[in-house]
This record gives sequence, structure tokens and C-alpha cells, in this order.
Amino acid sequence: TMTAQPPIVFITGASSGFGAAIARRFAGLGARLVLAARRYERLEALAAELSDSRIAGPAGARAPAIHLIRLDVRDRGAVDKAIAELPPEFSEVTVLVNNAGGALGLSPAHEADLNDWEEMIDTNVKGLLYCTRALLPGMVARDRGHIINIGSVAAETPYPGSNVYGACKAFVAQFSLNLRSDILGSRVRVTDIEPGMAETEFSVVRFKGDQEKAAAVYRGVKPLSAEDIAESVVWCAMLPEHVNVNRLELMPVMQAFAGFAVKRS
Ligand code: NDP
Ligand code: 8X3
Repeated sequence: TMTAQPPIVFITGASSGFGAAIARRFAGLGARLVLAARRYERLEALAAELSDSRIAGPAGARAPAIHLIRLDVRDRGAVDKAIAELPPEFSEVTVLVNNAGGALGLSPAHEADLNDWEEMIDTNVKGLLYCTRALLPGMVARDRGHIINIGSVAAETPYPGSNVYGACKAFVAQFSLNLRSDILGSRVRVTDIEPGMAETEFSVVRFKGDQEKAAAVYRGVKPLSAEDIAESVVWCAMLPEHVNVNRLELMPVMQAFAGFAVKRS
């Protein structure tokens, strides 16, 4: 359990997968939570679950403080408004987890749907920028904060069909490092978490609801879980305040790299 100042943690994409698991972990530490996603009913169900699992503290058990926001991170005006209108007890956000995102499609570039490409850029890149730009000034002014971006192994390792998804995550990786350069001198931290194969709704979304295709991705292998990622996020956030994890790459033990591909005639 946390002492004096429990963190206020703002998590985008908290309705599923990593985001929900990260919310559960921080709730268990006594953090105040701001949970955002488009599927509001999912957020309500998660908040109800977290309120049922009371946190034991010196003053007895209490329900965690949670603020829910129905938010599409692609909507710049909506992001600004949601952050400007945070209730006072949630407004001094100390940890922003830019988690909302995902992949759409696995087609080669010459066949991919340009709408999918735009949606991936709008969510994984621009949505992350909107949230970051809205919350970073307060963090710098208060000299306390942590931006934790969810990148991917796809940022550095190419694979067929990763095209724009991997490029978005490469943006996230470099933007994370560049942020550190800009805010050097403040105590605000920036971390890029780069997971490999993890079983969430990621593949169901990528394959547009095709459960069979999604299940096949994880068949015969023990993938990372959302809880594994939540563990790494909380670890980075709870390190002593002079320690900054720049990037952290995780994979299942049974996943590695495929090497160069050569097409011989
Ligand atoms: P899920 O599909 O389970 O979760 C994605 C979350 O993002 C959902 O909560 C969804 O909420 C939210 N989201 C998507 N679009 C928007 C939007 N426009 N506005 C607000 N929220 C949005 O997948 P994961 O938990 O796996 O994905 C989380 C992050 O992890 C993503 O950035 C993904 O790229 C990354 N990642 C995933 C890996 C994996 O193998 N699973 C590996 C590496 C990185 P809602 O639909 O309710 O808005
Ligand atoms: C998700 C992992 O390998 O499907 O970022 O791109 S991968």
C-alpha cells in the first residue's frame, strides 16, 4: 500500500487487455484512477469490480477513487475537454499510460486498406500525442509525473503485414526518447514499454472480429498476459524517482526473431 501521495493514474484504453490489467494493479496500490475508452459500459463494469475489491489500509478497507471518461483518443477536442474538465481530486495526474491503440489488418502494403492505415495513425500516434500534450505541461509545472507509452516489439522488428502498425510504434519509441530530451531538468519520467506477443483482444481487433484467426495466433504457445505487462508498467512507475526506464522490451520465452528473408528465383 502506498504512503503519503498516492499516484493519480490516467489510463487510455482501460476497457480491455493491458489497460484493464494496469488499472487493476494500480487500484491494488491505492492509486486514484482515471479510466478512458470508447466502450463506457466496459469501464463501468471494471469500476464496479474494483470497488468490490476493497483496499485494506491502516484506516480500514476503502473503495478506490475512480473517474471514468467515455473517450475516443482520435478526437482532439474531446481529449482536451476531458482533461480540462477533470474533477479537482483527479486533475493532478502523476502517471499517464498511453495504452489505447492496436493493429488493423495484416495485409501487405500494396493490398492494405488505406482507412486502416489512417485509423492506426490517428489512434496509436495522434491520440497518444493529444493525451501527452494535454497532460505534460501540468506534470512539468508540478515537477512530478511519468508518461508510460505502450509501444511494441514491432517498432524495431519488421514482419510481413506490420507495415503501418510497426511504423506507428517506431514513432512512439522515438517520440518517447525525444520527450526525455525536451523535459530534461524536470523530474518527469518517460518510458516506452515494448511487448511482444500477448493475448488480449489485440488479434480479434486486428482480424476484425474473426475469432478463429485470432485464436490461431496464440495456439501452441504461452503468450504474455495482460497481467505480465501491467506488472512491468507498475514496476517502472514505482521505481525510486531518480530512476528512468527509457525502454523495456518483453517477449514470451517461446517467441524470438525470424532473421532475414531471401526470395530466390
Ligand atoms: P485490446 O484490443 O485488448 O485493447 C485495446 C484498448 O485500446 C481497448 O481498451 C480499446 O478501448 C482502446 N482503444 C482503441 N482505440 C481507441 C480509441 N480510438 N480511443 C480510445 N481507446 C481506444 O489490445 P491490447 O490490450 O493488447 O492493446 C493495448 C496496447 O498494447 C495497444 O497500443 C497495442 O498496440 C499494444 N500492444 C499489444 C500487444 C499484444 O500482442 N497484445 C503487443 C504490443 C503492444 P475501446 O475499444 O473501448 O475504445
Ligand atoms: C503487437 C505485437 O508482433 O503482433 O504489437 O506486432 S505484434
